[in-house]
Amino acid sequence: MAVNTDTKKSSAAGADAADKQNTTAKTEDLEQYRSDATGQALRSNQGVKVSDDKNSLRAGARGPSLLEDFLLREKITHFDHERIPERIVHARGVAAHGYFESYANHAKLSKAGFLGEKGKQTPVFVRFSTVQGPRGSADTVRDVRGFAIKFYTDEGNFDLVGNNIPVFFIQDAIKFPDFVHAVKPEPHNEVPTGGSAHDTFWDFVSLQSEASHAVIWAMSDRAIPKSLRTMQGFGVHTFRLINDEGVSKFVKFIWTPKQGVLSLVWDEAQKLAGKDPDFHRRDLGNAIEQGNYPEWEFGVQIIDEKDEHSFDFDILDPTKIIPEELVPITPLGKLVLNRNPENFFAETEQVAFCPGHIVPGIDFSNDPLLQGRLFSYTDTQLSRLGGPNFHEIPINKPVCPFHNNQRDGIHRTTINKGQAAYEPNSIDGGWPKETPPAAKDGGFESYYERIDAHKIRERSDSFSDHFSQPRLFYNSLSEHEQTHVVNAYSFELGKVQRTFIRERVVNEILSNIDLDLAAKVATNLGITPPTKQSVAVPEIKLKSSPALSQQNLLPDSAKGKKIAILAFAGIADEQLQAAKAFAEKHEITVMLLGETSAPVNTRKQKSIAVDGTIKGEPSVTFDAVIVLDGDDVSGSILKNGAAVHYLYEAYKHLKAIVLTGDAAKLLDSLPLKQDAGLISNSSFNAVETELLAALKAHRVWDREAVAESIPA
Ligand code: HDD
Repeated sequence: MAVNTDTKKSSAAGADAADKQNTTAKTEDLEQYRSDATGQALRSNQGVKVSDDKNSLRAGARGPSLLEDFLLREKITHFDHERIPERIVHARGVAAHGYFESYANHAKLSKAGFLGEKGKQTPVFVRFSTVQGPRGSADTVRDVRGFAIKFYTDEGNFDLVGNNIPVFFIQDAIKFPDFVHAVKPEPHNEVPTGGSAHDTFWDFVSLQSEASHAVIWAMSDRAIPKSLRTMQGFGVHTFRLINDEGVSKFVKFIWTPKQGVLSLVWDEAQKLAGKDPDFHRRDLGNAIEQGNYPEWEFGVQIIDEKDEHSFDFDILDPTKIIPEELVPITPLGKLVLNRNPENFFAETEQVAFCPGHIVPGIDFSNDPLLQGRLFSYTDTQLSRLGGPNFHEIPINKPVCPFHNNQRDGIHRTTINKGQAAYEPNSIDGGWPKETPPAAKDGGFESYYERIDAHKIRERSDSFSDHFSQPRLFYNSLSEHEQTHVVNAYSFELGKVQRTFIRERVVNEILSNIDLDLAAKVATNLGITPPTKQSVAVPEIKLKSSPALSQQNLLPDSAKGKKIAILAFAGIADEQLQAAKAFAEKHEITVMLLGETSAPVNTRKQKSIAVDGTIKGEPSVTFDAVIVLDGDDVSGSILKNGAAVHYLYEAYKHLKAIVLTGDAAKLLDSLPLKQDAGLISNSSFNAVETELLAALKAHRVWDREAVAESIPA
């Protein structure tokens, strides 16, 4: 996928055409609502052709505007009402169309039709989001990411509204408004935007120790994903799958990306928030446009009903994972995103998810967080989308027919025929009629669960251990991942103004997770390190879960990576060709960056166009940087502060750097040390194997300590 400006244009046009061909039953359904103004007259909303859209009607060319100007009034009125309330959480998001494909007939597990046939494809619309920030906030903040999927199944819509971390901050929905008020920008000054490094967040989570597990995930690299394509997705709660014999199994839903689970480094994430606040949405859109369709494997962890109580945690507690070492993931199918939305507002903004949207073969568990969510989502759409008919908005409509006796309401578009809007009726022949439950195509039937209990406002004792799983998480991380967790707590708490909150986090939360972690953070904050836990933490059997470390979730290819080649006059023609061929072969995007946008003359005096400039395409948006042999290229770089900074920054962010021929001389004058990722040789061909390995490894972690001294 090597691109220069010209091929980029033509490949984008080609990809656009391919994009359009990626149709599903849902994208075809949306076609009837799409509006194309090409070749059309400009008209008012009432269909009147407009002769002048530049001037309002006035009393004389220099006189006041006239109230009778219906064209002016219509245009301004519509404009005045263009905005709708943003989502209270997950306001910043981006979405794509695609499909889910079942690997097999999973009827033994669930009677859900979309899982019932090998190769069966079901249209999906997937929205990714950050949680804390408003619609216009930056993509790369430290935050949990939403991962919400709408399956348009033949039996109705199924919404799996998950996150990229497998646990949540609270155990009971009644605490959700408190949690959100604590993490959102503070009420007196609406600061900070997009992050959790502030007093109210840490005040709440240090008083509410059930948050400890989700918080340590949020302080890990998972909360600064490299791309939305490189995150896992989790349904978080335990759900039920039910087969046609009525047998139910508990399940956890997990999405694992083919692209690997990759993150940014913290300094890079912060810089990206300024240099390219749209980094994640741009990346997703571009990947799809270029035909590099992101893919996830969809799997479930299955627990028999009889094993519900066989773990040292409660499977109804949303602050707990079920370690893969205890219950492995059974793959059920794959998710492919292959088409960008046509219009952001109509599709991405107006899509309305609700965990209560399920289909026959799926059911809820009694997780008290899930139970509360079932109410909240539809309720919020009433104010966000303005009334009870939001299911009629094209992106929200099922692809199967739907008829019932619900009527009217604001913005109703369905024109219901007939006189009888009630059930039972004899006037309209009794239609629409109920469908009894059945193995296939049946009516929905809730799982036949026996409940025999007192009505009580109490939390189960089985939810009371808040520390053994955060400890398991910390123990499962590689050394560099642990260091990042220490650094993240230290950074965030360093922003907390009240010392007693910092101390409470260290002494009453971190000490119970891991004393070494607590001591390191305490030292960074200038607090006396705690020497003992503040509560007794139960010993759990599993001490480490390798499946939790991103180090074990790397991709097996370099497909989709992005490389910058810094181009100066006199660049060696053969080496440039070799680098482009390498990129093409491994499906890597390469951009040639000049000092200016002007073409560059090669050593053989060929004038080549550049794809961008060193200042316009910052190193933080690339996975690797290459400086190829050229006539005194090392001298050109040393004279250009932006180019030197480019290399420093890529080095500091632990990226692969290739210096060939004359460029290798830079190692004599710059404080950069050769390592597994800083590769130099006489020719590009000689570095290919090492470069490929470095790209697959994602970062040169061994460089981290050395890179600390680099001023970038
Ligand atoms: Fe939520 C949006 C995920 C708990 C109430 N949530 C929302 C979105 C995601 C999640 C991905 C964005 C959907 C979209 O793209 O439109 N939420 C979760 C997860 C949770 C969770 C994984 C715990 C496991 N949420 C949760 C609770 C409540 C809510 C406990 C309330 C009791 N969530 C909402 C909401 C939102 C929402 C206020 C805002 C906009 C919307 O629903 O449509 O109703």
